[in-house]
Amino acid sequence: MDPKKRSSDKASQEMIGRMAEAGQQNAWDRFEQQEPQCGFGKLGLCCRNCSMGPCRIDPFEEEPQVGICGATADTIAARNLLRMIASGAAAHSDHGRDVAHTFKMAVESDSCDYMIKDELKLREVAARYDIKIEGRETKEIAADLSDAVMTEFGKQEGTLISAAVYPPPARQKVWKELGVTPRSIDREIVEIMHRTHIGVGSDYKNLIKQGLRACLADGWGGSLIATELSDILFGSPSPIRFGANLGVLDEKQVNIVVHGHEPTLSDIIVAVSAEGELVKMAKDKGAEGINLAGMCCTANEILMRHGIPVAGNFLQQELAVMTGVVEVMLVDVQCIMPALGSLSNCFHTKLITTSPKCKIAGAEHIEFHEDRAVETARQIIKIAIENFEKRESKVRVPKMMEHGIAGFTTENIFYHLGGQFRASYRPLNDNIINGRIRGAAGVVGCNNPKQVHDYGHLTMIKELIKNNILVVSTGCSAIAAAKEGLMRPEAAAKYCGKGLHEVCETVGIPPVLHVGSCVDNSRILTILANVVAEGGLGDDISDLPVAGAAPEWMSEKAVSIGMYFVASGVYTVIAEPLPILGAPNLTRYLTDEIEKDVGGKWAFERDPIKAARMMIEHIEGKRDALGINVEKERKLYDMEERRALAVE
Ligand code: SF4
Ligand code: MSK
Repeated sequence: MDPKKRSSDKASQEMIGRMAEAGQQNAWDRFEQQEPQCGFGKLGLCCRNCSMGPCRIDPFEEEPQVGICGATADTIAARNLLRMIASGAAAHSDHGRDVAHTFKMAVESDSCDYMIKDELKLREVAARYDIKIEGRETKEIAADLSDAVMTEFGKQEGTLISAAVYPPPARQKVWKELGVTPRSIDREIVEIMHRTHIGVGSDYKNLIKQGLRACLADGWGGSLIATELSDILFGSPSPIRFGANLGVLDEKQVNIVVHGHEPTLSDIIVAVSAEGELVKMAKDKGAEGINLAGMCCTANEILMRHGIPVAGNFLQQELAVMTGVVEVMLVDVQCIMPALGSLSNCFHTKLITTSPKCKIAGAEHIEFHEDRAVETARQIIKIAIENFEKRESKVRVPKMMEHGIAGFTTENIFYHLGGQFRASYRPLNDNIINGRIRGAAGVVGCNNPKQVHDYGHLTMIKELIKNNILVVSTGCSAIAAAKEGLMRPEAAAKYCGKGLHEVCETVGIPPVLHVGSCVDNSRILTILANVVAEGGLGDDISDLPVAGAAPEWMSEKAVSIGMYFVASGVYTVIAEPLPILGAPNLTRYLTDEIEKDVGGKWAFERDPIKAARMMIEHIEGKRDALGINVEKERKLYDMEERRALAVE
């Protein structure tokens, strides 16, 4: 297979070719071996929720049309979709819980390896949770916030505090009327598992309601908690330069790639890898130093805060090992291919798992405990240094890398869009209202060997910015954009339409703003809430000229993310359809009728240009509805009117 048909990224093409020469398998090869994939699975028509089954529904409307218990295609597909949401929401929220535990430890201990780095944000977040701030010590406030946040995961009464203080009031009203306001994070996930058990709910709309509630508990709950507490604990990001692609790996240095999602260990590794004693150890072994690089969302966490370079996104994890220069691939949780176990055994690379939740055959397990964070980090770095001399002489690192600016957040975005004297979202809203920026799009999510690697992200993003749509990005999509140079401020001149180019050039931002990891999609939610609060663009998120997309999604987390954007009022386009197409009523509901209930809806489109045009059409429709697409008549001012303008 021609590597160009697998990836649009040149560094990846080079390594895919090298894997083929060496007879090593990768995700693309295994995808081909899986074809043709099961049609029942694709359409959502297979159920194995009890041992009377597995049952499957005939998609051509022949017999059987119901499972043994009588479940229809709509019921089966809705239940399957809900279980995907439960898994995705659980992954994000359990990540949030782990950060909350580290935060609690930092608050309670005077001698632990973590401390509060952003006191201002601590106070802002605590105030949202109605915690008294004035006249209190940082530790006291933090202790109260820790308790409040922990309670959100398992409380039995009431609803989530964060879902009542972050979203616009009009949005909260929509949820209340529909009965989907999230109660507690764990409860909504557990209730999905209950409702999808044999013989509980079969009404697909009622099932989807619980899916909405669980994903809202993810986006406005677990993920938001992960983001807020990570900022407080590890420091809020600010714009920072970074390098991206396999070329960040350095043949002359000890290379450690951190991969997965959580910042707790990787943040400590960043600090410890700069220790003089360890650097000297590396030099004694013949290396020039210690080079830390990231992969997937662990990369996003440490590049947002420290500018640590990123070696690649999801489909590049095997390619990084294939370079032969990775001494240690250090993984935590999520998006880590089991295939890394056997692949790393063909090289000197040590694959090290660190979470009790994630052990992989073929990997060494060094369990990470927050109370021994620095000690564990030193142990792992020493393993990497020792491993340097075991490297084989035949290594190949593609030379390709790009630079970009990351580190945009809900809190700092307005400074960059408005200049330091305009600390509000007003300039952003004004530029949307005056039409220089037509609207905004969140382009997020994974890679998937069903699409040419990175092609969907890049083609869609370029089409959007060409049409003056500002793009915010997270996860593997953000990494794809960075590798293409779309996160350089200069990209505005090359790729943007006139209006967006003017704005980017005036304030010196790139047209694609990196806002973080997968849990940081919560930043996009809070940015939208801020835009609504600023005024002039409607009362609710569903009024805004915005859209969302995941052009190469693959994980169940992406389903939860997509659903919480839809539930928050955002039109969301994904490439690979949700596995529901065999269920006609459910498909019609999620791609059309649900808009009446929540203001957002799903769309499926594999062609990234067509998908981008669907988003643009939606954005222009919202502009029309807001009445901001009206061409203003040129007005000639007399002197008095000019003076009045100047006073304003
Ligand atoms: Fe079949 Fe119903 Fe059991 Fe599913 S729950 S496997 S449709 S009998
Ligand atoms: S890492 S969830 S492949 S974005 Fe967040 Fe990338 Fe998707 Fe994993």
